[in-house]
Amino acid sequence: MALERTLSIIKPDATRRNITGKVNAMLEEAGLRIVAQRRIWMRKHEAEAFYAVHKERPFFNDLVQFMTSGPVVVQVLEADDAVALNRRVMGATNPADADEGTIRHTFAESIEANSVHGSDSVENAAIEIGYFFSGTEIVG
Ligand code: IDP
Ligand code: MG
Repeated sequence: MALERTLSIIKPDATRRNITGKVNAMLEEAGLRIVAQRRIWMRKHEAEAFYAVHKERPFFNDLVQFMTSGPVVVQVLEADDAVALNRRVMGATNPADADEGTIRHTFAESIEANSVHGSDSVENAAIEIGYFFSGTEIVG
């Protein structure tokens, strides 16, 4: 196991319900360390670029609209095996399929408004972290 970093986003459905602290508590209890964090309101072109891999998917426009519908909290999480660990803590994309005790099972409203984003590979984590943070903003 290697010390890794992954990008996490607390999505607008969670900021709207004022549960960013509850989400952070679940991340921290799982052993993920928040080594950078910033609250932002993404512009349309920023969300489109972030989700560019999904641009051919039928839900792309709705997803961009949702992700720009309110503030989000972008964060860098650090732990051994952080990418896979965060995916386990998040739970399945569709909260109906998410295991009990996961963030999405606990908090998600729908398959779209599912409270958190997490990088899906170490390679994508590096790209996604670089999209939002410079090296000096990450304090391990
Ligand atoms: P992930 O967030 O679990 O990695 P992805 O397949 O990468 O899931 O999808 C990115 C985001 O797009 C999801 O978190 C969710 O917000 C949204 N999404 C995924 N599938 C659907 C869908 O079938 N309908 C509506 N939104 C979806
Ligand atoms: Mg994904």
